[in-house]
Amino acid sequence: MKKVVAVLLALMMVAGMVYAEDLITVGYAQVGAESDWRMANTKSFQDTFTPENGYQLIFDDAQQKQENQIRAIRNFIQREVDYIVVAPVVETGWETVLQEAYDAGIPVILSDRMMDVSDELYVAWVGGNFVKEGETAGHWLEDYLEKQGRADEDINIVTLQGTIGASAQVGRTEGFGNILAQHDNWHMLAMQTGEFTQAKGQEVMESFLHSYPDIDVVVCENDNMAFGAIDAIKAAGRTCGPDGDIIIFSFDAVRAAFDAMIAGDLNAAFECNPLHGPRVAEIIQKLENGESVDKIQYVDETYFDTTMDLEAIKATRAY
Ligand code: GZL
Repeated sequence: MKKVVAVLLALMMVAGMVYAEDLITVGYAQVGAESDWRMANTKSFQDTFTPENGYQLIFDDAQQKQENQIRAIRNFIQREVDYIVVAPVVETGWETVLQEAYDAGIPVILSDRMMDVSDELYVAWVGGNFVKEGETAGHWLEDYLEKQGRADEDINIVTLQGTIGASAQVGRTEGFGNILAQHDNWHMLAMQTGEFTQAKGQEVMESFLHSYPDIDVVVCENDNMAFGAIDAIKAAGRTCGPDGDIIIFSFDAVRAAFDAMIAGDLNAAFECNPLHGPRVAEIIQKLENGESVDKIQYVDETYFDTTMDLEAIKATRAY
């Protein structure tokens, strides 16, 4: 009996070794775990890159530090992974380490945010169109103010920016700025980073409320900073949302943003789809088959506000 068990164990080990060698290894350098959006983005990769789907995922959480991501990429190179996926915390400072991956013959795919590097150093990029998100929010505010009869009123605005230098921050600030520039009666009183986190968002909003007693609109470059801003506004004895005296909207449109809109605290949320896992897997499969892939691949995005049936929409959403 003991011999049978030993043989069975040996066969399982060999199978395991063969099985492991058949898997496509993917090194994934994730930004961190700073927001609900980021958690949904990570889950999308973890649900996609499984052994059952033919992958071994090596995941690294950089805690929003570029030096940790660079260290992770170098570790992936040493481990000779088949593909490297990076969600770069900021756009600059990647040329050297991506050249090392290129020299090692390991394809790099960018997810979520962009890098400012030579084109040949990455195979493809999948993410949101951040400038378009910002412009869509600007057009939504135009329409909202028009409907309120405030199109010609002086409108005082503050912005909670994301991590400075991150593509989402750069694009959303630029996009909303493109619409702001078309309205002489819109005044941007201040913009400051809340690092995409709820705690920092609340802290910065507290300082904005202290400095500017007449804020009409708060632009939050992600949902989590909006949640912090809402807490700060309420703590200051002010009100926000469709029935409040401060208009507040955010980017991402995660589940908790729907809850905030349904509760009447948030006016609108501009979607930034985090489900990049399947899109990146599609790119890898094409590369495995020797097919070409598009360099830039935007995910589909829309927006939601309190004029919509948010409970019904929320029930259909994956994140
Ligand atoms: C957007 C992504 C941003 C989200 C934030 O693609 O880079 O980072 O908007 C996240 O919630 O922290």
